[in-house]
Amino acid sequence: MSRPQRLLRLCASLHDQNSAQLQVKINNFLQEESGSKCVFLVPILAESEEVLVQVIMEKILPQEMRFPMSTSVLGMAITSSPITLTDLPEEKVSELSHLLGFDPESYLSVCIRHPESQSASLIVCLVNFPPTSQPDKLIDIAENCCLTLLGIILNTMSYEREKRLKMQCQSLLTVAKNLFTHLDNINELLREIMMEAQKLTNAERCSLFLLDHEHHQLVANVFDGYPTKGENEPLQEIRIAENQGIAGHVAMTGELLNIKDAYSHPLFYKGMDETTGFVTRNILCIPIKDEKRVVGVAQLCNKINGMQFTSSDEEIAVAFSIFCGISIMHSLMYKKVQDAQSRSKLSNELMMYHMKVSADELSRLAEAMVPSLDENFSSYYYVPRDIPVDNTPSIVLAMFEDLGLSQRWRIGQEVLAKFVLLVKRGYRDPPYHNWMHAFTVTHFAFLLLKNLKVVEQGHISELEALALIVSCLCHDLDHRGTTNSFQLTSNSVLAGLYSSEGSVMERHHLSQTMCILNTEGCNILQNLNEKEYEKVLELIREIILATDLAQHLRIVAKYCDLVSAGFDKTNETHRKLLLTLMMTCCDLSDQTKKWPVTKRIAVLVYQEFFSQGDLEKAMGNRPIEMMDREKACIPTLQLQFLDDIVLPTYNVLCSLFDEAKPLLEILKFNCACWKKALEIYTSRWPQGGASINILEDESLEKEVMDSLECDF
Ligand code: 7OP
Ligand code: ZN
Repeated sequence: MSRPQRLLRLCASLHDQNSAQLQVKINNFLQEESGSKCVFLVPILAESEEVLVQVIMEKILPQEMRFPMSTSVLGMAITSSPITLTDLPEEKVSELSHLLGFDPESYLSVCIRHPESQSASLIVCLVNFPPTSQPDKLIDIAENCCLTLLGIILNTMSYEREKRLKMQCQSLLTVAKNLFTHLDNINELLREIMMEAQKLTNAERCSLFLLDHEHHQLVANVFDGYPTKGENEPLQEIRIAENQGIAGHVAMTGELLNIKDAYSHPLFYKGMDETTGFVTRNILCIPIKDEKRVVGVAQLCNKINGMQFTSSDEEIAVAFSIFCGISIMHSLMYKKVQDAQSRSKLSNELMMYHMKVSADELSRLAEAMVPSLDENFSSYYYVPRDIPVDNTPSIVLAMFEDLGLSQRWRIGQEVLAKFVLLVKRGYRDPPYHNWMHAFTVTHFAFLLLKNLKVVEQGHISELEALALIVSCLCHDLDHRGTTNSFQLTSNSVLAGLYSSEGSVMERHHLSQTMCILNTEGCNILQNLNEKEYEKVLELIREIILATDLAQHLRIVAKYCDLVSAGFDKTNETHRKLLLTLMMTCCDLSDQTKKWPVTKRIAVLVYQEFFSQGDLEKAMGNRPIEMMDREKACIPTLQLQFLDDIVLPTYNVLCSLFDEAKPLLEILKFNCACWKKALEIYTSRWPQGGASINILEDESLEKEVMDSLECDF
């Protein structure tokens, strides 16, 4: 059989998908052809400028060896091929002997170049061939055979590499999944990181340090994947200076260290091995970074089944450390958020504690007889603002009683008393949005329930009536006398919490409502069954959020549809619309009181508006005209407010309920009063100014009243 035939037969046998086994077959072939005692192939890794030895003759090395292309004895063939023993200086000969494990008698090394790119791809080494063999023949065998086989060798190697990369990718994805499921517990996360790192690189041991930037220390809480202490004991930390030893060096430089022989490394600290009895052979130490700096160091010790950590270990460790950096950062952030939440809960508890109503005040309200209500109390003309503020809590109790809410929903007097007092306390004292506002709004809901008989006629359910009353009491809790848009422009804490959802203040009022209901002994809804409870909270939420007038303007169109379609008692949407309509009417109900009262309340509203305007000016912003005490013309603004918002709202109510008609009469009368006031005002002060004063000007008041006939 000729050599080409033998070569062809070899090619047919090279179906291995494993480059080491492939090399064994080729080495055997070359041995036969050249008569050499020892043959080995050295693939050239251009990217890392290394040469690779995996197999010598028939022996597959337990750990592949890499040598630098430029300085090693094997690499010499790349620059001048062929190389023989006589070309080698003495130290290169001993390097070769060391590699082979014996002193070579003859040596020939030939470089094979890629036929197209001409890049050096493979070195063929023949050792100890017969002294009689002709060098040219040997070179010819090596070159021709290996050039034929080059494609197969390179493809097999790249197939192996792809397979390895695919496995690495898969295991990294698994790691990523595991890491992101442990964000809530940093120690669990670190343990997971170390176990995975150990698995990925086949290391005997792994330790992990986090950098404490403040103290310039490296901190380890966990060793070998186990917490350093038992379950419930506080974790024992191990701290070392941030620049100490191998880990310290990596932390400082941010660069990976792959130490093949720990004991010969100047940074290695033998003390630890001496105390633990563990023998460190080699170390792979990798930095873990977030986007800016090193946050930790992972240290892997002793490659299992191998001499040292390979460059593919390094590669995978780097990729892995990126995941670690991200998840450690997320975990720390998560912890911070949780801490902030706990602090906020704590301060809320503290606040609730100090908001606690005095035992004295509570027992007086809880144990006293609930007063009976005035006979005028249910009249539209009643002015709840005239009730002394100290009497208001017991009047609220009386309203619950009168409406049958206490009985229907089994609300005990003690719980109700505590709830009402806490709600009252929950209001601040701005001129308008204070407890008296909440109280009068609630009173108007009482008026509507009584006079429109909406529950009796089935327009709304008893549960919905309860939701309305509770919402009225709570709808402006903790109002600060400033608007939603002020929260946004002043970048308030509330805006930070709620600006993305809109209706910033209303969301806060709702949140305060929930806080009070969740306070020990205050839950007036506690005796509702689960379904009712859920339902009533949903209703309260909708009603309170609907008190944002910006929302109201959006809903007005739907109210008109409601009127034209006719109210359908069985329609859930209709009933909800009616509830929010009633709520808005309650909120604006000051406008339906007789002229002197409505004027008195306008003073409060504008005091509040102008204070905000002053604040805005102090902040360097320009307030809207309505909030600017220099620019606002109150009669004009009130007429606009009545025309644009109040009258349309009450018009809808009156279209649905004839019994509400008297309200419209008062509103129209008040409009006339404001028109008259505006006339007199502009004739007396043509240049404008004095916005609040005119509401308190008695002569102007007399002139208004004299010019209009008032029936009420
Ligand atoms: N009377 C009032 C309010 C003037 C009972 C509020 C507004 C919107 C458009 C004016 C306007 C004001 C608003 C209630 C009552 C209370 C209405 C929400 C306001 N007379 N305002 N006013 N309102 O935003 F043209 F500030 F809470
Ligand atoms: Zn309100």
